[in-house]
Amino acid sequence: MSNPNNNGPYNYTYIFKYIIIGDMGVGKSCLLHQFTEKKFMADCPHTIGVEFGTRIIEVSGQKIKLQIWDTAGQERFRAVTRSYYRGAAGALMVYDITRRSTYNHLSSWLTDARSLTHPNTVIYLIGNKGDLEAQRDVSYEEAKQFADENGLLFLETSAKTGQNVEEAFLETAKKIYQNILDGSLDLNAAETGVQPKQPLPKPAQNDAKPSDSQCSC
Ligand SMILES: Nc1nc2c(ncn2[C@@H]2O[C@H](COP(=O)(O)OP(=O)(O)O)[C@@H](O)[C@H]2O)c(=O)[nH]1
Ligand SMILES: [Mg+2]
Repeated sequence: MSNPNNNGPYNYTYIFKYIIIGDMGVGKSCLLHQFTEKKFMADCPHTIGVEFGTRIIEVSGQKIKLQIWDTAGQERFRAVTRSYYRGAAGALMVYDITRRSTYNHLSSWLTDARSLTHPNTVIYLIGNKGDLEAQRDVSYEEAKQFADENGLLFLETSAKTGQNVEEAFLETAKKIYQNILDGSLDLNAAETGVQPKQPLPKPAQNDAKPSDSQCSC
């Protein structure tokens, strides 16, 4: 009762680490911003290094802190480092429904994600910019088939209108939580991306900085 950790923002059971991957310009930073701030950042400047945002959510009555890492810049060179992928419980793999090239690169993003994360990492495919229907270059059905063939969850979102943004982040957490409950995610294994409640770890890299209160683009 007197433990301050039982109250307010500290009252959560787990921390889940997420990463957001995908080509530059698909809307990764805007998705993160929409999820953490519930706002669309139309003119978000590009950022340097890796940043993260956090939000506490509830899954089956359990409060879970999501710690969401956003690449900035490196994706242009396909050189997102191993340390970025390490310990990710969830990976949001984003393409832009109006730019087919960003969809064509998915298999290589998926190869990286599969080879550099824990086997139980939940990978969620996100077709972003769903509000730009007139400029659509990749059909829902085609992407859904790719997702099904590769065992991925899939949604189309809009970081601009907020459509399906909550759902994508929350469904990823539900799936991770399900994996904990059914024992397929062993919390004693290394680098699962799930931690029991403890203070937020410091960023592992020199160029990483927290961005809770700032634009994280
Ligand atoms: N219309 C529309 N534009 C978006 C959406 N998400 C991002 N954008 C725009 O796409 C550009 C790239 O977004 P950004 O989040 O920086 O992409 P990132 O490089 O993947 O982080 C910016 O100009 C955003 O305003 C969306 O859902 N709809
Ligand atoms: Mg960005």
